[in-house]
Order: sequence, then C-alpha cells, then structure tokens
Amino acid sequence: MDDLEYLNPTIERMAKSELIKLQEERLRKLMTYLRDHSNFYKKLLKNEKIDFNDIKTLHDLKRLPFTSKQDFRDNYPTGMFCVPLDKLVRYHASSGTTGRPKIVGYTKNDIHEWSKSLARGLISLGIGKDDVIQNSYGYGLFTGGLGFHYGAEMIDATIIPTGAGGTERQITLMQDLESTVMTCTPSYFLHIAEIVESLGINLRKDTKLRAGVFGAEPWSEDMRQRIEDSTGIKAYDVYGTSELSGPLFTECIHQNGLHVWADQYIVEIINPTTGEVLDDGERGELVVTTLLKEALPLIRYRTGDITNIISEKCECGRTSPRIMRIHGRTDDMLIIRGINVFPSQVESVLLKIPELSENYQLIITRKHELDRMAIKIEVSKIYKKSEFLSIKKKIINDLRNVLNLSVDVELVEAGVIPRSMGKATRVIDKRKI
Ligand code: DLL
Repeated sequence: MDDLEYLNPTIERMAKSELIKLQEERLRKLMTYLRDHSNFYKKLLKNEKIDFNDIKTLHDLKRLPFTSKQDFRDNYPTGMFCVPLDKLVRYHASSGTTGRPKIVGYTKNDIHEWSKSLARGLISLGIGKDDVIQNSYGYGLFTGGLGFHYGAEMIDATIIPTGAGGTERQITLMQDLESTVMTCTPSYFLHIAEIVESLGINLRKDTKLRAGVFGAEPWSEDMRQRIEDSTGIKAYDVYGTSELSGPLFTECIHQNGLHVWADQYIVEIINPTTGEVLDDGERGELVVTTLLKEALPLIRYRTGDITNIISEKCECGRTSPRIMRIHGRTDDMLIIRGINVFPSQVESVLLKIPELSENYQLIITRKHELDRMAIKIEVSKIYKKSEFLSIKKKIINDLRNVLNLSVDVELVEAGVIPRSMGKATRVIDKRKI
C-alpha cells in the first residue's frame, strides 16, 4: 500500500513499541489535563486515594476507576465537561431509551479528531474523493449523520446528506446522483434494498453502489453475508458510541476487525462482573480511555459492549489494535430459563436458514414464573403449509442444538415486522414492561 491509502501513514503504521510510547506520553498529559480541568475526575480520584501524577504507564491505567453510563446521568447535563461551555462548538445526545439522555459536547479540536477517525476509516475502505457517499444515518442529536458528514468531507468525497427516511427519494437520489457508498444502519439498508427490489430496480445493474458502512446496531456475520450476496455491495462494519464522540472505528477492506486509532484511544477488555482486565483475544466488555478529547475526556469508560481485541498487525499494514464484531451488550444478554442468550446468536442461527428473511423480532414473556422466547420472523416467499411446518421445525431444532433453548416460532409474511430507519427493535422483552 502506498501513502495515499492512509490519512496519517506515520501514525497508522507506527511500530507497536513507538505507539505504546506515544500512548503513555498522551496518558500523562491527559492526567495533567484532568487534574487541572476536571472537577468530576478530581473528586473521583480523591475518593479512590489516587494521585494523577502516579499514572504514568499503560500498566498504571489498571489502578484508575471506571467511568460508567450512570456517571453521565448523575452529572447531567454538563457536569463532566472540562471546558467552559463557550468553548463548545456542538452538542449531541445519546438515544437512551430510559431516563435522561447522555449529553456530549465537543470543542473545535474534538470535532477535528473525531472527523480524523472516520476519515482514516473511510480511506482504509478504499473510499476517497471520487466517491459519492449517501449518508442515511440520522442527522440531529444522533451522532451518525454529522459524524460521517465531517469524516467524508475531510477526504474530499462528495456527500449527499439525505439523513434517514424518505426511502423512495433515497433510491431516486442514489440513481440520479450515482451514489457509490451508503452509510446507514444495516437494518435500514435492508429496507432500502427491499424497496429497490419492489420498484423493479436492480441494485447491481441500475446503480453505482459498491459499498456500505453499516453500524450503530448489532448485526451478525451472517447478516453481512446476506447483504453482500443479495445486493453485490461490500458491507463494512463501523462502531462507536455517543459518549466517545459517535461513530469511530471501521473495518478496513480485509473485513477482519475494526481498527482502533491507538493514538486517540486506549482500549481494554474487562470481565464485566469482576472488572479484571482480560488478555488479548479474550471476550469481555470493551473499556475505552480517550487520549485527546478536550470537552469530555473519559477514563476507562465502560461501553457495555462485548468484544475482544486482536493486536497483531493487519494485512492492510496498520498496526493499531482491532476490536472484533460486537457480540452483544452486557445489558442485552437475555436470560431465558437460566440460559444466557445474546440476540446476535439467535440471528446467526436464523439467517443460516435460506427460507427466512432478515426481518425478525424476539419476544420474551413470563408466564407462571416461566420465561418463554417467541421468534416472529418473515419468510422470504410464500410456502405451502407442509413447507411452513418443516421450516418451523428446523428453526426449533437448530436453536435447540446451538443454544440448548426451546422457543416458540411464528412465521409471518413479508412486511409484517415494522421496518426501521435507524436502530431496529429486535427484542421486545415483555418481562420488563
Ligand atoms: O450508535 C454511534 C454510531 C453511529 C456508531 C453510526 C456507528 C455508526 P449510540 O447511539 O450512543 O451511538 O449507540 C452506541 O450502539 O454502545 C453499541 O451497543 C451499539 N453499536 C454501535 N455500533 C455498533 C456495531 C452510535 N457496529 C451503541 N455493532 C454501542 C454492534 C453497535 N453494536
């Protein structure tokens, strides 16, 4: 690869030992910055009897306490900020389903660093100035739309800021302005593809679309396969959370883990129950420390997302660590009659059955103290009654074999499950209502 394929070749290909030196240097600066500017962390470290000056190496990081989602709620709206509010150039807020939203603020430099993360990612996907990016992530308080917008501008790509929704108009614009890349949630892309087909348009022949950068919600490797096989585009994963800025880490063309920008972020994996730091390759909760953020730096932020880290250099030449596809969230693991189930595991089983579509919902109920999981899923076409019965049987058997779980299955026809423009609702847990 030559330098044109990196935004910051020196950083992106830096030897591991140099990268660690850089991280430690930035960690020490962060400690000084927090000591001078963060009331929140001053109090937290004082309570834990830790001196900012004692944190010098990556090894010392383990001594620091975690920051949690609850801290955002307790310090709503801006109690964790480290700059006077007139230094902010933008706010976003998380889409929290319960309680207060988490408010995130950015200085000009925060926006610049955030844009850089995504610009690096887009370049690593072979996306550049000749591309037309149709950005169908929501614009507004959600970070997806504006995050990608600024990242795409940094690499001089042409951006169509459609935002989410208005699906038929999206398709017209995709054809008329010759979009080559779509950025949106995987579930929204599936919906767009469905409407494209119903309009008699062939995505392969009648559009220039060649790639999608999909994230903001869980999706499985089997879902990727389905999208690529049915539409002919390359489907890439992107991860991030509002608290850390928004969308941040993407895969590269090798589709083997999402590149973490180690000059900007330190990642760790912990055992979510004990807080113990796990080794490379071990699966646990992703914890992130921001190295360059000014308005809202975070120490050891517990994302709640389950993944593992791989540290080997990637085939693309980048040396940064990678996180693997998000397996689930610590708080979306379902316990059904004592069996731990991540919705992504159920998705993987379902999408291996060709007669089923990608549109499904898991409905959890409790009757007479007994949990039940019902799967409501659309079939890909109309089947005879006998075929219906054998599809149902296959779902029940496959889930029993893989997860040791017995479920109820309801097969429904296309269009019954509500479609989503943003994050899809895959699980309805009626036990919580
Ligand atoms: O979803 C930021 C984002 C925008 C990421 C656009 C990617 C693309 P939040 O609304 O705060 O921020 O939601 C963050 O979404 O903790 C994960 O649980 C989930 N999530 C995000 N990306 C992925 C992904 C944005 N690629 C929460 N796979 C995170 C699985 C994801 N889950």
